Amino acid sequence: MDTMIEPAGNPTKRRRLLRIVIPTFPAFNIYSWVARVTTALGPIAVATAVNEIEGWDAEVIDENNYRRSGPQDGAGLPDHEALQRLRPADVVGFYGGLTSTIPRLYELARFYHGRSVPTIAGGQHFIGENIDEALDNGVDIVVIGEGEEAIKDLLGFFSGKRKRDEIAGIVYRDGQDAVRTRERALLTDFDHLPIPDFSLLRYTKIKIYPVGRIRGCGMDCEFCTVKGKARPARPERLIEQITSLFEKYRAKRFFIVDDLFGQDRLETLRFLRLLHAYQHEVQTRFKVVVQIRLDKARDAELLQAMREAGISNLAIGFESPIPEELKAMNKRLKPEDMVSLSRLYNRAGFWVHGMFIFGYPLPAGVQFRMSAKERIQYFRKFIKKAKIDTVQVLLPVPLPGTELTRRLLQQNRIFPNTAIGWEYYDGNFPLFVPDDPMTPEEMQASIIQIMGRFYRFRHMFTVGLQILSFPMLLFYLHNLRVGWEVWYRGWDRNITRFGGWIIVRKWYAAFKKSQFLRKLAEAKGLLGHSSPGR
Ligand code: B12
Repeated sequence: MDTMIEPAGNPTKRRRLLRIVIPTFPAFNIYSWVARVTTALGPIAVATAVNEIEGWDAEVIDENNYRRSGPQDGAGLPDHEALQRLRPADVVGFYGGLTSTIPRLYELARFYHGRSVPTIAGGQHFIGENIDEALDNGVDIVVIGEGEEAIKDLLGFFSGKRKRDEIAGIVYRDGQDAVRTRERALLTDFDHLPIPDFSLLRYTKIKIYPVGRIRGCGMDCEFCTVKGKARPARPERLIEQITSLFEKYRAKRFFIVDDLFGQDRLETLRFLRLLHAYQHEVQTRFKVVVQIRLDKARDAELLQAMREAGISNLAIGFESPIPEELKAMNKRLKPEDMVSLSRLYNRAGFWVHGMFIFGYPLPAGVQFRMSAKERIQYFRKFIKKAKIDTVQVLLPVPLPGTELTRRLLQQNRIFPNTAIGWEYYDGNFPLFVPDDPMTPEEMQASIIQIMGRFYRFRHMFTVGLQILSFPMLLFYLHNLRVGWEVWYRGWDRNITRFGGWIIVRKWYAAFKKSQFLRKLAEAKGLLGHSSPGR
């Protein structure tokens, strides 16, 4: 047995501490702003479960949302040496839900492991050979799947009360061998889980609280890691999360992280009515963001209930305006239907954030060729027609464990990790040889062009014009609320697009200084591909 994770005695009988760290994003990207005002729900849920274990406390450090009040190192990141001095952790856990943050996770795991603090990691990244990689990089125990129950068993092991090999759903090293224990069943009864406790976060300021009700997603998209039948909690559990946050922190902005809002339709409607009634009762108005599918736009009853409950912003995976690509992704929609559905949301007064993937690789044998230039035109026209308020156009990411990754690996198209590491798996970098006739460089330039055009500096001037148009509200004297909503939406869109311009520019400046293009050249050489794939 590895001596590092031998359960230690506790002679002083002091309470022990589990620290869970959410590792920082490797570089500034379009998500950096939002990550600074929110946090990851999974680690909070796991830390909250620790509240129920006798003798243990828990805290969460979110490196993406870490304020000046906390000790910092030279790079402005949390100073873990100082954190250990101030409040020594007995076990450190890591959130490995985003592959791009894995190099930082390993850096920290090695740091704590080197100081004889046992380390655990969980999250979507850990699948297949990535588990061995984690065990080679300072992680003592990898938790597969959901962590709320596993953490209780593991802390039982660290207290000397449980045997490690009897704990389901973990992998650890015994000598040279990796031991994988029996599989842990997926959670289905969410009533016995405590409400996530955000007070466990340290040195953090949250403006948008993540909450959730349904785990899993039955859509089976080829590129996505969230799979399996939807497993819902009762609507009351989500209401409890939202209302307790409002009552404790006056929280009014929420992100429902469920992959597909509106699954479990009748219970979703019940949730919306409960949420509406609560806001009416306490005389407040929430602003809620959800991820939803386009085809739900046909459900007029759902849309009305959503509006009444304060659901104002929708994140929608349009993915692509190109039919062949939609088919390859297992999306069951046609571009022309997508435009009309998107307009339905727009007409119902929702703010639509469109999420797109540029240059999705098609399966071998499909006869389709389109240049980057033509694709850009397709995207631009579609975004305009569909009346989308804000967009993100990213490159396909061959995420660990997905069908897409298996397919590209079989074709030997994914750039070797030795040249292009996990830190680039955030959707902003080309990670594989694209379909003929595109080059990786063109793919990347294309997303910058589409977003650069969408988010333009001129929106700042439009903001000025918008202020001048404020008296237009006079035309709406008969219904000031509608007038205000129309005016405000235009104002908000211009401000956001101007903000988007700053973000895209900042990202591009950072990119130009980075070593990526050199690494890309090296990766192409290693793969032995000089020309495009398929
Ligand atoms: C919210 C969210 C975000 C937020 C993140 C906010 C933040 N600060 O972290 C934002 C919008 C910024 C974001 C961005 C991106 N995201 Co995102 N996002 C999600 C989403 C929708 C919800 C996450 C969540 O809360 N889940 C619910 C909780 C309860 O589950 P969980 O996180 O898995 O946690 C459980 C277990 O994993 C485990 N666990 C987790 N941590 C730990 C730690 C320990 C110690 C233990 C024991 C257990 C454990 O226990 C938890 C409770 O059961 C997921 C999809 C999903 N449904 O999970 C995608 C997802 C996490 N995102 C994903 C991706 C790919 C991205 C992007 C690259 C964009 C893109 N191309 O799709 C960017 C990346 C940004 C970057 N810099 O790299 C992938 C990640 C896969 C991967 N291997 O990287 C997911 C899984 C979706 C997918 N397409 O497959 N995302």
